[in-house]
Amino acid sequence: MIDECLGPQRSRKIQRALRHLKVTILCLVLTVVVIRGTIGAGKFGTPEQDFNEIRDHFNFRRRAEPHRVLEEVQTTSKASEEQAKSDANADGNNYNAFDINKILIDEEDGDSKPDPNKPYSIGPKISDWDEQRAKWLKENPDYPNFIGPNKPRVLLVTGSSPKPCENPVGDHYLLKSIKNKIDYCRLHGIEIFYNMALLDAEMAGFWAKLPLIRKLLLSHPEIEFLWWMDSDAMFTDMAFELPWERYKDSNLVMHGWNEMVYDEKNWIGLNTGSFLLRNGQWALDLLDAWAPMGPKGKIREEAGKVLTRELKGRPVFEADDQSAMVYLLITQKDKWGEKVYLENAYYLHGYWGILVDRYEEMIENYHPGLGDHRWPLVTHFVGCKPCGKFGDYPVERCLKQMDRAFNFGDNQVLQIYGFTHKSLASRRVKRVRNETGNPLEVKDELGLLHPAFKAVKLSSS
Ligand SMILES: [Mn+2]
Repeated sequence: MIDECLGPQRSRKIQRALRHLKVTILCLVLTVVVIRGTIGAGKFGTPEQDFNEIRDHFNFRRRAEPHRVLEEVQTTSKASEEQAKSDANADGNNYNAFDINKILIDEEDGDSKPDPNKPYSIGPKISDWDEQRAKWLKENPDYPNFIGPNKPRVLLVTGSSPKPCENPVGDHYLLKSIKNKIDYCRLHGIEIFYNMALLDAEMAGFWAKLPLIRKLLLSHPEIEFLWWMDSDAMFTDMAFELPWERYKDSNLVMHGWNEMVYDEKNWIGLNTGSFLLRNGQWALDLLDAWAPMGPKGKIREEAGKVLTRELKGRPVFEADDQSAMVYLLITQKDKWGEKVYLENAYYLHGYWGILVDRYEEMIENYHPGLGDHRWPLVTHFVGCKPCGKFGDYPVERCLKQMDRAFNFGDNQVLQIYGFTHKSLASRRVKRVRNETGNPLEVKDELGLLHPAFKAVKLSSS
């Protein structure tokens, strides 16, 4: 075959060259085998591991040389003691090798176990909160509950466990999630509170927000609306301002549908991952009515059975705050229904599964500020548990899509400063505007630099 193509003479030359190459390769292989036998990573090392181990081996010898000389000269026990100490120190500086459980101390609960015969109470009964609050607001005119016409003072509340996540990347995603919320709140003149303390041991897990919300409402009478948001939800529309005037007669705003809640009794007819609660007696009464299924242990487990039996589509598990809210609304509609606004004109909460694959299409066709299916205000990663060990969806899809949601929202922050992510998948950014000598003349496309909804009007007094 080679003969036919090249002629006999050239073919012989090539064959000779190939023989030489074979010998050379054989020598090379032998050399590698010998080197690996002495200092290599052993049988199963990857090339990278081999390289690292070989490098470490040489580094170690260089570093270790003086010590060895020292030991040989004065073979006293003191020298080897020193050596041991310095080894321990070197290892003690290694964050990777440190076991965090060494310093995580959880004191045994000093409080005695709650009396199982006493019904759970979320706090001392208060029945004149509206009067107390009105008096306080009158006496403290520097802390008005409305900071503009139709602009209530809002406190966004979110949080996560006091413990580190159960996997190494979980905390990184919590950090991204809080950065995202800080950005939205700063742009919209909303105050923010991040909770990491379990205020009531009885109400651990998804119920922990109830005692927290109550404490914050009572401590901050100047807050008109408290906005609860889960740590697994992110803002994806930084330009959308809530339609506050729409809620002037409502005390609780959740994403949901009246038919799904009141007619179907569906446990996902509303979502409690992102909701607004107006400060007032009504809110305290609601929390009292909402809390009784929360105490962990027998109460929560038994209540879970009731909820699964009574609500449509609910899997078998202990009572959760969302199901309890649906149950409360269907069993006591007359009492609460009138002041509950189930919003679905925009995504106060948006289920990630139906949104994240459409981000490119949204960028293509629409713009921030719409808040709805065209550009969702919130993307909520229901069922992804980046801070836990197991979630309901594949880890890769969850983390990848959380990055995309973060970048989708972050692009609207970055454009203020003339940058954007290279792609929704990329941490890296690129410039989209040239630097200028007149920075104050630059206006950002979305008007988020000095938005009207953030402007503060000082009274003339
Ligand atoms: Mn959630």
